[in-house]
Amino acid sequence: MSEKQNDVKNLGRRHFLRNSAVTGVAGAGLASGFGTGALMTSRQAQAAEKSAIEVAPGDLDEYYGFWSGGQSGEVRVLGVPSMRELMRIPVFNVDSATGWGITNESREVLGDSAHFLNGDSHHPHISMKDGSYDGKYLFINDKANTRVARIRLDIMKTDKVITVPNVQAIHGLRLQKVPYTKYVFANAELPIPQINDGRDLESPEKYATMFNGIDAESMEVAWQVIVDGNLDNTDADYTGRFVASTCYNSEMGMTLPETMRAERDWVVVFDVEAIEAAVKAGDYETLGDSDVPVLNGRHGTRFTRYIPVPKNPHGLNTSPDGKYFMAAGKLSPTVSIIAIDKLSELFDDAIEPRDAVVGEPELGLGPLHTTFDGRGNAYTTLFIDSQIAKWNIADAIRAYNGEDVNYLRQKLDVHYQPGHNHASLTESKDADGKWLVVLSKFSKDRFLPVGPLHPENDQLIDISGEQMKLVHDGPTYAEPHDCILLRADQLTPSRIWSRDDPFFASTRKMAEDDGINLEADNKVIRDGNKVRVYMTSVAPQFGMTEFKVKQGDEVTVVLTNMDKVEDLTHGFCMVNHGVQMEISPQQTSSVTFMANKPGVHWYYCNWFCHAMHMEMTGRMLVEKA
Ligand code: RUQ
Ligand code: CUA
Ligand code: CA
Repeated sequence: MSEKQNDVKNLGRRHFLRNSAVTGVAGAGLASGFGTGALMTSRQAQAAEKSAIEVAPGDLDEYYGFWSGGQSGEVRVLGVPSMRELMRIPVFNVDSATGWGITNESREVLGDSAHFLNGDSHHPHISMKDGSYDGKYLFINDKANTRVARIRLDIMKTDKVITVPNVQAIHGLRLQKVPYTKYVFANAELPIPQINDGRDLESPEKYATMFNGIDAESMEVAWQVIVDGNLDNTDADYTGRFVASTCYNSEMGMTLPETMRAERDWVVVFDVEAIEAAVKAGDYETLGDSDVPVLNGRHGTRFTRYIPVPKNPHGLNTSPDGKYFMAAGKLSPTVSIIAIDKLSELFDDAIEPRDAVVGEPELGLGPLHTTFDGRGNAYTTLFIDSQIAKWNIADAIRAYNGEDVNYLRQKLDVHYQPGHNHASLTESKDADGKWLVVLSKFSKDRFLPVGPLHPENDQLIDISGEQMKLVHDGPTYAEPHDCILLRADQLTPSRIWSRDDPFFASTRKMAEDDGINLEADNKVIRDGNKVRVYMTSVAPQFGMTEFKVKQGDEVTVVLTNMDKVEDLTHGFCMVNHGVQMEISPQQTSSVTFMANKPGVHWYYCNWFCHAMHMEMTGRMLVEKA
């Protein structure tokens, strides 16, 4: 490590708070010292780096970042390079603020799994067209309850959640890049008996897991492919034909030592065209009560090839030039470079599986994930070494062919134990090599202590120059696994809701059936002991300040926010009923609860909307049964 990096590291650890007060002044004058060989003090280096990422109050970021929330089950939206958190999008979690998991609209999205209160989201990925992000959807997995969700990026709300049948624990997830995101590719990680109905409990040799293709538009599972071993991470190529997944458990071990027995496991390559052709020809089976086409993709079939790579591989990343799949070795210090243009020969059995490996650079201990700058360099996280290794792909291939070249460009200390890293636009052909986010799993001493549970540390690294520069420490709540960055101009989110948005189409249909005009009516509809209360809201008043029901009624409150003013969100909270939701401008939201306590129950607006926001209240009068 250079003296400068060392200085910056120590400074970051011990003196950051003390020095931040002077950096604003010092930064401007000293930035010119960079690259000229001028001797800088650590304080000056810190100042210059800080000013490079500063996004002044009121200024907007150049990039959107979408972070998985890990065990929190959500997705977070950050501005990059400021690393300011802009929004949280609840997905697999229940969210008190927005009412996600509480409102009827969100429960309809959650469907069969609405009763689950937890999720474990890992891999957020943005839909693509011709190898570029199209800004339409973001997809993310839930390992905890075997689900895949889709977020509409115009409204930044989850609009589909499905549970994948026949498998357990969706982990790796990536999207078809070319010609467009027709499929979401999802790896189920943990093998189970097929069928999992109590048979074969103690016969692990009969367990299997599957690679899943989900139709990105209908969000139905299009097909499943049974594999040997298990499946970890995955990525797709730029032709639309091949997808590759890492398998760390070729041993089919049921315990940790068993999964580490073999020196090599596999990268499993899937031929999507062959899979589609078989499904189209009806050449498949179904399992149990699922009607999803299931194909056999074990060794020796036309759907897969198994490429041996060392050892318990983890990350699988496609280079943005479309040439290589990179599999990070985890228990081996290497990354295996697989040439995508050799894969059709491999499927024709014209070459051996290992012939597709064209490089295997040694980088350091615990390589987990690789990202790219679009200039021929790769950046691999080294979990055990707590470093990022920057290396040159072409030189690594030369070295593998016996040339005496050094492919390593730089190693940078990160803090600490990095999992994923992600460079701006890296999963598309537009990789621009500006910023790299490294998601460090441990923060240890980097922040003020906050009890035994520590934040993660998402660090921002400037990769625009020859040398990587660490420019920001970002504490985050449990536990981002991965993130994705795209340019701000690649997204155009709505500012207010459109009144005919499909997100609340079912509620609108219910209102129509009740003869209600959502935009104007304030009315109570009784239907047996089901009561529907339709209300508008305009700051600072609900359209109805009291309504009467009977003890034992099931009450549905439907609120339409008639304000057209951007950012003027109302809320609805029925006191002592566990009910609360957001209603943003021009949105309709509804919630259903039991009125089982006679008496007066106040409701109030719980989003600050007006000087008279506190007064935005009403009463539910519940008559004794
Ligand atoms: S995995 S730390 Cu869930 Cu993305 Cu690699
Ligand atoms: Cu409406 Cu606060
Ligand atoms: Ca293994």
